[in-house]
Order: sequence, then structure tokens, then C-alpha cells
Amino acid sequence: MTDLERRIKAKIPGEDTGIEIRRTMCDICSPGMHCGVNAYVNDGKVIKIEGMDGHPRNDGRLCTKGMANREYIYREDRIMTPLKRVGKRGEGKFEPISWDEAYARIAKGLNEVKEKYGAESVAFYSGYSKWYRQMLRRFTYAFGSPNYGCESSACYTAAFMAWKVAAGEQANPDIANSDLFLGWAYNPFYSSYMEAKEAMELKEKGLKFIIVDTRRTPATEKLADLFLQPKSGTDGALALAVANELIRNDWIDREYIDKYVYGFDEYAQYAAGFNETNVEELTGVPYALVQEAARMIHENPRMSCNESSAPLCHHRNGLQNYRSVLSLLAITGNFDRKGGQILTPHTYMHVACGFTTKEEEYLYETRPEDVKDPVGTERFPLWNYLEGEMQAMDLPRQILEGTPYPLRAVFALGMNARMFPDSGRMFRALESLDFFVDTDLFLTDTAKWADIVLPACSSFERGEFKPYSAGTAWYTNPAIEPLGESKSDVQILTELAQVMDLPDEALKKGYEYFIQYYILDDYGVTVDELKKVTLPVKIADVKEHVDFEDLEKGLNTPTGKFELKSAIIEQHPEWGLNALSTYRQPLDDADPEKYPFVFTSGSRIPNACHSRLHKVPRNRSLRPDPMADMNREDVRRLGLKEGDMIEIFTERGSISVKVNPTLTVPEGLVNLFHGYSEADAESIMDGDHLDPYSGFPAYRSTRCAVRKKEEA
Ligand SMILES: Nc1nc2c(c(=O)[nH]1)N[C@H]1C(S)=C(S)[C@@H](COP(=O)(O)OP(=O)(O)OC[C@H]3O[C@@H](n4cnc5c(=O)[nH]c(N)nc54)[C@H](O)[C@@H]3O)O[C@H]1N2
Ligand SMILES: Nc1nc2c(c(=O)[nH]1)N[C@H]1C(S)=C(S)[C@@H](COP(=O)(O)OP(=O)(O)OC[C@H]3O[C@@H](n4cnc5c(=O)[nH]c(N)nc54)[C@H](O)[C@@H]3O)O[C@H]1N2
Ligand SMILES: [Mo]
Repeated sequence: MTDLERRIKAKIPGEDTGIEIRRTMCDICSPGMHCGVNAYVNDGKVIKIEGMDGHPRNDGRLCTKGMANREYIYREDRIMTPLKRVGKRGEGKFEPISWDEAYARIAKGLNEVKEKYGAESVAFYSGYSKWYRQMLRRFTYAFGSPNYGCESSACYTAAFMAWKVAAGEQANPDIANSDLFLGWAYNPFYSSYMEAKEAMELKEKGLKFIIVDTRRTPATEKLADLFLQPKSGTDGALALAVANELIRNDWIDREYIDKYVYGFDEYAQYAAGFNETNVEELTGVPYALVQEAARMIHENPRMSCNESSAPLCHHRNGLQNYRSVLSLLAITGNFDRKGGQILTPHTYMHVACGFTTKEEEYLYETRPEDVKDPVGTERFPLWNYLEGEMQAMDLPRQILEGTPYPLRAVFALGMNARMFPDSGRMFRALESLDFFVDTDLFLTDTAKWADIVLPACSSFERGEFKPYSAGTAWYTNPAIEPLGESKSDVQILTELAQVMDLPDEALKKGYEYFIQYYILDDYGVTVDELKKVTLPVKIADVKEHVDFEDLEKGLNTPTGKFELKSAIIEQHPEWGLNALSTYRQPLDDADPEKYPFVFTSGSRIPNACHSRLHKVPRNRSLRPDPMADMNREDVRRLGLKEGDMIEIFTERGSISVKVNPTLTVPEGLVNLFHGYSEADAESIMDGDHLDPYSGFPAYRSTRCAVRKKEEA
């Protein structure tokens, strides 16, 4: 208990602080991590926050981003009323309007496009925030459009797809029972601090770690028993070489493979092509280290690996590379086995909490039939087959080219146009739309392009359902009233569905109805009961894992086995994709003489979360300028010194940032965080440098050049 808390609890005589401690949640980063927060509220205002003791996720702790919540919710550019654009797109001139007027204008704008071009010409998009997505999807379908899509067109889904291809669904590491953890593109110290804590504790108890990273990080220094440092996006070649070494030494589980794995012989034959003759050239990793990795895997039989939502899949060969990593689990018999990777029932919003719900029913039961294919289907057929939603990376192209059909309006919740590679093209696409609505907490650079902007409120100002692992859940209560006239996203969707009289009664009944009847129904608990608990409580029993049970039942793949060769891809030769996890080099076709460096962007930094904390003074003060990390030797060779301004350029343009000489990145690599208005990483990327399997952008591998910025 903190001093202040004690003081409040004790109600010191004669001193009425008036301060109340309210329990809420931080949703600055991913849904899997939403930490409990105590908000100290005085006069309707949050004056202090701290991590919530006893919360299953963070138990009293908060990270640098979580500590930003107070400055985040009171950011200077919070939108207080609905706005109507009066200036040019992008100019930022708006007038406040009432909610009624905003809804009426939106209904008119969307319906006009629907009448003129068809419902599919309206796309519905969600940025990184996720909590309202089920309702947004249903809204899209009630409107009659197939085009629901989101930021997950560039995050996580490629990894899910790799798992679906291999095993029918995603499996999670049973790390607590592992002998060895394969941390492939793994640095939880910056991206998920509670995972880092668990990893350190398990290391103390003897868990071994192989860390594979392009850079040196806290994970390579504190966790790694073996550190492999491949060149960006060459992970597939490295994983295949490790596989080949395991197979050659017969360090594989043949009985398991015979029973449960499909396509081994062809895979083994393919992997044989990655060996001592070429691996160092392809990946930069000496073959002796490949041998050492294989030996460690052999000597530590129970192995699990991390899920990689971003870096492994942020390459044009990303999905295939990730498949090659996962294959190591199958050939060593570590899938569906204690201490390996196990299937955990999916609960809600891609978070596996060990119990099932009717979320999918809510998502898909009203999906329209006889409509056109969603955006991206032609270019990314595997994406469409497995996901059935818009691949948003193809949205700017389709808006500008109008093929295979016109796309004329976008209704967005939290859109950040700067997450689209070649962001300049995305802004041009937004400019060309007939109608664009954005909903955000802040008047962002993207919102400035909208015709109507709606003010959303933060997690401190709303209530929402949250499940956690081991079958626990709660429903948060607002800690403060919504700022200005802002509303929660789900209230906005409900009211707009009512105003537009969309043909979906469940949607019009709102968010709590969805949670009650699709999520909680089977567990004999009500939304109202969950609102009364102060900490997440157990609502569902979680079944113990039993080795090979899922494999014996048959996996959700065409062969029922773990597929090293994808039967889905085999059955669709017209897609032009490879059924084996083949490898090709990641870089674009720019001239390596002119563009000798590799630009990688997005590796997490502790004080930022995409674009949303760059304008929070406290977090910005920890790294005031966008800075490109470059190896000290490269910096010296270019005649630069620390803090010099450089231009990073490609054929699409340049960005100017300070140079940060370091030994954490190897020679040849230029590393920058993303989401800055003044140094937009995406603006120098090629919008079509995408993975044909997943549609994911190659944020982590673009050829570039660097020069000293001349003083103006
Ligand atoms: N170069 C590079 N780019 C990347 C990545 C990378 O590694 N490198 N990573 C990619 C990944 S993994 C991801 S997940 C994406 C992130 O995806 P983005 O969508 O770019 O994430 P944010 O910058 O947070 O922008 C989301 C917007 O939602 C707003 N918002 C926050 N909360 C709410 C809310 O409750 N309601 C509404 N309506 N709006 C809200 C925020 O203010 C912000 O403007 O970025 C991708 N971009
Ligand atoms: N502080 C902070 N935390 C975040 C976020 C944030 O913006 N800020 N975003 C959240 C989101 S949306 C996501 S998706 C997750 C992502 O979480 P992570 O995947 O953990 O994120 P990264 O730090 O991008 O990548 C991990 C490591 O991969 C390495 N890497 C990059 N490219 C390659 C490569 O080609 N091969 C190999 N082997 N390694 C490579 C990087 O050097 C980095 O150390 O983080 C979440 N947590
Ligand atoms: Mo992400």
C-alpha cells in the first residue's frame, strides 16, 4: 500500500483528502497485456496512477508506457466534440458539431456511396485499438460490405496464418515446463515486460535460451545461452539449416514424425539445401553456431518458442520464415507436448485464456453472402482463404486504382495512415475519397484528412470486458467521466447503427448484450456481477493439457496432422505459392550499389507505443528525438559523429533524423522506431514490398542509403 493510499484508507481525522482510488485498466498496448491500474481521482480528475496489487497481469507493476496514462488521457490534442471539416483535407480546419448532426452526416455520406457504387465500396477500418472490433465487424456486415479490416493486416495475423497452415490453429509455449526456449526475434524487455520477468525467473531455475536477433538487446545479454545474429529477414534459411543439422544427426523424433507429421521427406530434402556451404553467406551466421544450436536442441529435449506478432513476419518472406521456425517444434516432437507448444482454447480477441466463447458466432453469423470479395483477395489469396477479411495493405492501391471495384468511403476507428508502407500513397488515397470518417481520442495527422471526426474516450472513461489466463475475467468501471463530449467506441457504433437502422437487432442492443449473450452465457455469470468485482475473478475452469490428445483427435488441417508441407496450398496451385516453407531473400530490387544499407524499423523502445505516446511529454523526454541506430564503424566510415543529422533515403524519398552510433546493431543495418510525424519511417518504404502469402509489409527490410544532412 502506498503512503497516499494508506492516508486515504485511514481517513486521517480532520483531513478530508476527497481523493478516491478507482480501479481501471491501461490499454495503451496489446490486449494480451492490459494491466490493472489504480487511478487516484480528485474532483473528477485523475491526479495519480499506480499498478494494481493482486492483478493477474501486473500485480502492482506498471511499465514506462503504463505510467504515461495520466498524460496520455489529458493529451493536449484530445478531441472534445464531433467535428466537421471546413478546410482542405489535411489542413486541420474543423468546426464543432453536435452528435446528432454528426450521425446524420455520416449516415448520409455512407449511404450515398452505397447507392452509387454498392455497399462494398465502403471500407470499415480499425487501427491498433482492438476492444470494439467485434462490433465494428458486425456493423460492416449489417451495412452490407465485406470490407472489414484492421491494423492486424500488419500485426500478428501472419503468425496466426503460419500456425493455421501448419497446425490448424495457433499454439502457445508451455514455457514453465520447457528445458529450452527458442526466443526467435524475442526481446520482451521492451515489448512485454511481464514476460521478461517470467523469463528471468525461469532462467534462474535452469531454463536454457537460444536467442535469435538481428541486434543486441537486453534479451541477448541477460537471457541467451546461445545468441545467433542473422541478417534481417534471413531467418528461414537459418531455421532450415538448423533443421538440416538435426536431421543429419538423427536428433529428431522419428516415431512422432511418422505418426503426426505430414510432408517430412520433402521438407527434409529441401532443408538439405541449407548447410555449411551456404548458410553463412545467406544469413551471416557461422555454421559452427548452427551446429551448436542443433546440439542444444538435442540436449534439451523439451523446447518451446515465442509467438512473433511482428518482426519475423515483417518481411516479404515472413510467413514462410516463421513456418520454418515452427517446423523445428514438429520434427523434435515438441508440438502438443508438455514443455513444448500446446493448443490453448481461444477465448476472446485472439487471447487464449483457456476457455471458449461464442465470439466467432457473433463475428460471422451475419456476414453477407453474395457480395464481392474483400479488398486484397486477388493479390493475397491465402490471406483471404484463412482470414476472409480485407487485407488493408491493399486498400490504398484499390482506392487509387479503383480495381477490381471502386472503393470510395472509409469509416475508421483510430486510423493511423502512417502504418501503411509508402504512407504518402495512403494519404493521397484518403485525399481522393468521397467520404472519410475517423474516430480517435486525438486530432491526429490522419484525422485531419477526415470529413467528420468523432471523439472517442479512453479506457479510464469507459467500462469493458477483459478475460485473463487461467479462466479469469472482470468488467472494468469508468474511473472518470468521458472528457468533453467524447463517447466510447461501442456507444458510437450502437448509436450509429440505431440512427441508420441497420438490419441487426443484436448489434443495436449494444456491447453489454454481446458480452452477456455471446461471451458469458455459458459460465453462469452476468455483466452486472462482473462489474462489482474489484479484481479479475475465476469464471471458467481450464482443462489440463494432456500430451498428444489434440494430435490423436486430429488437427484442424486437411490431413489432420502437423503439416510441414501445406495441403491447403497444395490444393490451390493457382495461387502460385509453395506448399513447403521455401526460402527467398528478403530485400527489394533497389540497386545495392546505390542503396548499400538495410533499413529496419519498428523494433520496440520502452517509452513508445507506435504513434500514440510520441506527444506525451514525459515519455518523449526519455528519447526526445527520433534517432537512427547505426554501427559505430559505419558512422565512422561516413565521417559522422553522435547526434549529427542524417538523411536516410530510398527511391521514394528521404527522412532526416539524428544518428545514434552503437554496437547494438551490426554494420550495414539502420534501425529506427516508427510513428513519428517528423520522421515517418513508412514514407520511404515501397507500398508493394509485401509478403505474397500474408500481405504483410516489409517494415524490417528495405534497401536504403545514408548521407549527412547538409545544414540549411
Ligand atoms: N515501421 C514500422 N511500422 C509499424 C510496425 C513496425 O514494427 N515498424 N509495427 C506495426 C504493428 S505490429 C502495429 S500493431 C501497428 C500499430 O498500428 P497503428 O494503428 O498505427 O497504432 P497507433 O499509432 O497506436 O494508432 C492507433 C490510433 O488509435 C487511436 N486510439 C487509441 N485508443 C483508441 C480508442 O480507444 N478508440 C479509438 N477510436 N482510437 C483510439 C490512437 O490515438 C492512434 O491515433 O503499427 C505497425 N507499424
Ligand atoms: N514498448 C513497446 N511495447 C510494445 C509495442 C510498442 O510499440 N512499444 N507494440 C506492441 C505490439 S503491437 C507488438 S506487435 C509487439 C511486438 O513485440 P516484439 O516482436 O517483441 O517486438 P520487436 O521489438 O519489434 O521485435 C523483437 C526483436 O526482433 C528483432 N528483429 C527485428 N527484425 C528481425 C529479423 O528479421 N530477424 C530476427 N531474428 N530478429 C529480428 C528486433 O531486433 C527485436 O529485438 O510489441 C508490443 N509491445
Ligand atoms: Mo503489433
